[in-house]
Amino acid sequence: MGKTVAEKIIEEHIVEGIPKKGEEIGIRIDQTLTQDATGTMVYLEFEALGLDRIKTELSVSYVDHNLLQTDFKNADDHLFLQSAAQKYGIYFSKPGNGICHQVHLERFGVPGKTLLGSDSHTPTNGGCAMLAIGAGGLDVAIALAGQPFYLTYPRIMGVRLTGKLGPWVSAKDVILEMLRRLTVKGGVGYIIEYFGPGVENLSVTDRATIANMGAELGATTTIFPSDENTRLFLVSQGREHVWREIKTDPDAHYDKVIEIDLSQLEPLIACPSSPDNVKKVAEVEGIPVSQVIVGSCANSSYRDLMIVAKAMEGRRVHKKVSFEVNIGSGQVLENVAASGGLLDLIHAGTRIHQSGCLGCIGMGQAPATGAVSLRTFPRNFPGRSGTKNDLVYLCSPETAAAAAIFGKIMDPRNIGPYPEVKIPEKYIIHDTMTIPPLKDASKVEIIRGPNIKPFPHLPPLDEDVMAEVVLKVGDHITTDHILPAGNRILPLRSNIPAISEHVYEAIDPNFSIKTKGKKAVAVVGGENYGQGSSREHAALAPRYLGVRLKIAKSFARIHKANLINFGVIPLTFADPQDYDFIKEGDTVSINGLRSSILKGEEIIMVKIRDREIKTRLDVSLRHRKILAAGGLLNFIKGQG
Ligand code: MIC
Ligand code: SF4
Repeated sequence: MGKTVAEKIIEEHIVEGIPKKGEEIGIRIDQTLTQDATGTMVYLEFEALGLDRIKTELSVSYVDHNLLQTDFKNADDHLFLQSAAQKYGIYFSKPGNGICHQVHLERFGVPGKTLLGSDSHTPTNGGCAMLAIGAGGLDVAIALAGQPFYLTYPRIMGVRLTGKLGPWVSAKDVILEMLRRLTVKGGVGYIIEYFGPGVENLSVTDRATIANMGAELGATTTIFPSDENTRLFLVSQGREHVWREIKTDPDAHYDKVIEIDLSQLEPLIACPSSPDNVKKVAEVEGIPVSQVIVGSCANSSYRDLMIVAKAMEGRRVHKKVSFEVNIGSGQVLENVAASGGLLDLIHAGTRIHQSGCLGCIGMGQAPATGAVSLRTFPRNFPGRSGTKNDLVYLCSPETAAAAAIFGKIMDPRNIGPYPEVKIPEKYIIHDTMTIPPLKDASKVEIIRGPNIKPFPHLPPLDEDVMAEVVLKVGDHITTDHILPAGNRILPLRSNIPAISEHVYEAIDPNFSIKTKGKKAVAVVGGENYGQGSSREHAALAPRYLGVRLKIAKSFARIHKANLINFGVIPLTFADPQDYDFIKEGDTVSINGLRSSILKGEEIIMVKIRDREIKTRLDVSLRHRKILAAGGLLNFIKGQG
């Protein structure tokens, strides 16, 4: 039988297990990427593995999240990352060079290769036919050491595209349509692969926008074929030599198929405060807008910026709107400047910011109280912008431009004729802020300012566990709830004792205080627990506070993997109604937990008050050994 693009790449990279859906497999990782907010921990973990050089084909360390330098902390981290990159043989992308996914696509993406990134939007590079997967930092550290990445072989969802997008409708509307149909958990357990005649009407950067927000569907990754458009994109980046064709076979089988006719799509918008709260722009027209931001790893291509620049040409930003542009990479900034787009934006009254994540992760750009903010970003989880009860909408660059002009939400088709953006055959290449690895790093010293604290010791799992339920939460809890980001907390990412004080702060400001003096703590959750970011800190910092058990209705993929990596047992309710039985303050106890885990028992009985409830531990044999050891680092080092 024929194969899909994803199956072809997996089968070229499989080093352990059998290529069968639902089985655990180990794949070889060709490339890795890290960003600064997760990267400091990755390189501390790599250091703990005791290697002096990376074993991947290519690895890049980006600085794009923690750009505000309000004190020494972020600057300390930048120096640590730069020196660690030089020491271990890694490319270093300097602060201001751009967002990891965007820069990687431009300068390093290679069709058919595997990419593991310590950021949930790593699948962006699926736009150029990479098998690009977001993971926790420790998994990336292990990949840097040349070890395989383990995952359950996902099912493959084929999305058959036909037709061509109409004027003022763009790639963001395609992924918003997917979110409208499937919701934030509709992609869990799947690789999403786009195919069909409509694919050739999308450029690589359009595909990257769609692949990027596959993360919001909960998918393992998203992938497009490598075709003539991929070749042209690589030519424009001066990297044609890395192109090869990878197409799905005509008789390939998808586990599920969805059809989208691109010509039928309309401008869409995700309303507060979830990426799947999608409506037609026309349905919410007229809502006054205070802030509009174009940028992020979802919408930072040359096309995205130029369409906005052309829409603004000869116009003024509405007087009640702060219109802001965070151009996603130095290369796009330079090219938009060279073709005059930057001048149109400046002239219209745009606030131009440096290239990076910025407001997308609450590093500045927080909206005013009660103010509506339209953003071309991938996520609008509650409070993520830095403002409590925020009203953040997610939309395309076209819809953003319309709001900037009219001062209210408006279907962009009201702007006028759709401008044409000519994509350069060759971009001006901007590699000046990327530092290649050194051949001889023997003299490099890693710079460790006072913000860099060592990786904490985590003891192995005891035979019996008795834990107090300190917190019970509902469905769709995000990692932004578990461990917020933003300019106050992000600088503590390389200091676990300090960051742990902020665990669950947004839900219960006393959570960390309540854990004090307790040997073990449990947290109870609903469906899709831990969706969103890949930040392993959302597992490691609670573990540091004593969280040993999480019992939920279901878990999001990356968070579950992170829990296992740090020895937190992810149990699911066998009967979801038992969720109602557990209360905060209950003590849950499991006798013989360690033995049950090691024996491979899937059903774990948990004692609560006078009852025993049935839970499931759905993990591989390898995971079980990691859990018993108290975490992956202990397991690798043969401890516990
Ligand atoms: C995000 O978009 O939530 C982040 C910030 O990029 C995270 C990574 C992090 O928390 O450091 C992600 O997507 O993984
Ligand atoms: Fe950065 Fe936002 Fe993309 Fe995360 S989603 S990598 S914070 S731009």
